[in-house]
Amino acid sequence: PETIYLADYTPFGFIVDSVALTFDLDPRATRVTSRIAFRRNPEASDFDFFLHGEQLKLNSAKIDGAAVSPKITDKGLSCDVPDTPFVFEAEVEIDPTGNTALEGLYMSNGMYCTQCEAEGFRKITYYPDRPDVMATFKVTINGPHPVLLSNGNPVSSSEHHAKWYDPWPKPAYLFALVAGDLIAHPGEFTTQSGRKVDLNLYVRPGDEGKCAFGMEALIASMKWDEEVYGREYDLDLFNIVAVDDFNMGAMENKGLNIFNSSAVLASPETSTDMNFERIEAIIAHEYFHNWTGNRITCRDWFQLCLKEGLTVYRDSQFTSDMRSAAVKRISDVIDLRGRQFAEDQGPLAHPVRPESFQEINNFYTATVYEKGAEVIGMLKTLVGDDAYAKALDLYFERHDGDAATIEDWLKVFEDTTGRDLSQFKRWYGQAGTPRLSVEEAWEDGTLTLTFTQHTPPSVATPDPQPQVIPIATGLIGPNGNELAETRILEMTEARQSFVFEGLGARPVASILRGFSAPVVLTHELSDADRAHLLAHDTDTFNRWEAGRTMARQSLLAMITKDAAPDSAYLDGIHAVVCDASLDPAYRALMLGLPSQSDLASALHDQGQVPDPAAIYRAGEAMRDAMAARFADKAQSIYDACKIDAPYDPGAEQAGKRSLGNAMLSLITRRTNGDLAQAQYDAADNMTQQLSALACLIRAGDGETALAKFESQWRDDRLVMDKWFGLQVLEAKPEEAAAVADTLTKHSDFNWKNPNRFRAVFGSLSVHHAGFHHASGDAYALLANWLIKLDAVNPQTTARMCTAFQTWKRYDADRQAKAAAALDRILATPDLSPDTTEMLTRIRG
Ligand code: B3K
Ligand code: ZN
Repeated sequence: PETIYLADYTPFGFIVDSVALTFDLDPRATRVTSRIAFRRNPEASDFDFFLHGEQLKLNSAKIDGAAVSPKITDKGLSCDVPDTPFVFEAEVEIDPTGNTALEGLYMSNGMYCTQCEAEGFRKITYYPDRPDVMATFKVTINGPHPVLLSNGNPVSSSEHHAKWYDPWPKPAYLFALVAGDLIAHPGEFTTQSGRKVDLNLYVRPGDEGKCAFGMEALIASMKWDEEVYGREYDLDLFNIVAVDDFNMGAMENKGLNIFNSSAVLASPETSTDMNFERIEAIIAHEYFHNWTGNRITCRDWFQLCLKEGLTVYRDSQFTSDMRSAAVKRISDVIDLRGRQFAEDQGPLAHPVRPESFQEINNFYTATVYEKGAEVIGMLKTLVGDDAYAKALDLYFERHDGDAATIEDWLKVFEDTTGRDLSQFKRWYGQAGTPRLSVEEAWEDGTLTLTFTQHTPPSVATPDPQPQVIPIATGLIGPNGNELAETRILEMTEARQSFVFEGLGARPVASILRGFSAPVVLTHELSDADRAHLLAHDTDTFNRWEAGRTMARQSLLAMITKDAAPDSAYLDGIHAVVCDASLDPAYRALMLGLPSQSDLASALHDQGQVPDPAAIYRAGEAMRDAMAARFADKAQSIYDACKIDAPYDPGAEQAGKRSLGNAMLSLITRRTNGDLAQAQYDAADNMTQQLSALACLIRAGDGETALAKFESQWRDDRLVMDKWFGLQVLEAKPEEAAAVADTLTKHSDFNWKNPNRFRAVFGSLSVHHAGFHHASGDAYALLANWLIKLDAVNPQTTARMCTAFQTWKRYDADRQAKAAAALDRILATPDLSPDTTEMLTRIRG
């Protein structure tokens, strides 16, 4: 496969003035007729005419009405063209039914749908399929379907025909088409300037009852983007379509978002609180792309974080406003550490803006998305809220209609604040997570904090330079009082000191408040000082972090020194969790432990070889100790979390359920499954039903409930995904691979459906002790299935390969088994370029 470099960017030789497409739909032979107006690009120097095109059958091509015979390869088409403006026309034939890769135009349950980002449009027709070529699209669809949709506004429609026009120039990756027998759940929004927008959520018959929440979330997002960013919607219509077969969560096609049905369909009976929150966030995310991604798009795919980092940042602000900011921040950091830090620690490490790739679909990563969002959060912390708002206004004003770059993005901040952001830019160009450590010195009322930063070198960044790190710092006095306002220490050197003067008694420093930078912080504190922060820190993030650090230290001591669970930790969280004045959701988060995989990372960082079985045992022992420590209060907290009102997915009820279910799990651990069974039988919503089911399985009592669950939900594919996933997630480590294997033999294991495949194998790969079990069975099983899936769906296969990204952390025996699995996949004839790139990087 060919490697593409950021440094090689050149503009396309032509400008596209307009595109007209006609689709004559047929499941096996859809005809696509295109009429594209080109003229020379004055900014280009190379006028060779090349259009991308893959898996197309060209019936005819014309230039200015005269037939031509272009040169065709498996990558595209080239031919001689005039120096003056000209119209290129082509008729191609494609096979939506045969398209199992779910990229381009494909069929899902009898409906036609598309996925073009990043490079799927070239499987629809010949086109300059690159994001810096923007054009208006006119689309005609002919087909025997009641619903025929494309981007923009409807021009006309009659039975079996529809015409659409999208007045906003867009790159081809934002093109979309949907056709099928679909039901609309309608809604309406009036924009701040008084324009009425029709909204629709299109679903398959039978799913009408799962639309109301998504529609509310869309309306809330439209309102929020007006209020907070001043961004108004720009078409008469906004459509969302739910599709069952989809490689990712959702896609922001202009005016026609397409969603994985798991990311939009919701009802209390079938969706958990977490599902509701995720759906709200994804709807917001895709909607926010209308400005950050669509109106302002990316010059090339290296700039992906320009739209993704910013849009993730915006959706996290939205969730913080809709729910609890403290809870959202903690959840985001848990996720960042679990996925992005792991990526940065292994062979897949890459900068937020990568400098080369083979298959761009492999770079829709936690680094580009989540670290990309963290970088924007740091920028906002450094310049302040007002300057951030001004810079964003300038960004929208200056770059509306552009295909922009990270340089453009940083320039608006430089121009509005006068700052030099050249050092800050390293956050975009360097891979790796900085390690930040701090030493304290105390003398005569002066506290000096000396920080050292160091980023481990990686293949992507062999020689990392110091980065700008905003370190939000507070001081907590001996009585638990806050001594000064939080200060943002702006660290720019490899080693740098900051001084706090005029203090009375020595305070405890609360460092990296709100997780103000995506770094690994080492702050040696006495047990008493750490416990002091857990009891008193006014920063909700750092208060939680104090507990998390105590938990991590205790677990590591249990793993490596056979220590007993730390009673100071148990007492500390007991006090916080029993404090009824705190938000139940926050109390529930306090009960969480670092993941087994995070513990493996921490051990690896210390130069040790993690033993997954020992890590698992320590976690179990810690949970037993927690169950014992909370024996006095668990039942009363559980009872206090009962809700006497109809189900509502909002933060308040969800928080209570999450605390109640954390208690249920501790109670079940010490007693038996009776309380869980009672909750299961009484449940009228999926959160309560599924939590109870998980407790029953852990108590060894799950069989009857699992069978009941299956017969109740057999016909609901999204709920059945949970049924498949939970059994793997809750399996004993030595049984996880066998449980997954058995589930693949179930008649409903439709492995070509990405959601179902991920339900089983995504769960297996996050089951740390199960996936890395000494037998190597899980490695071998996953390898078998990845080989099978690659022939059908390379994108989902390549993504699932990340399960192996940490394989070199483990002992020689496990490494040999993982290497054998990887080599077996790599040796598969005709392995896709997607999977080849991923595995070559992982194998190292
Ligand atoms: N932009 C899409 C992701 C496309 C992934 C292509 N492999 C969804 C999103 O980030 O909003
Ligand atoms: Zn996005």
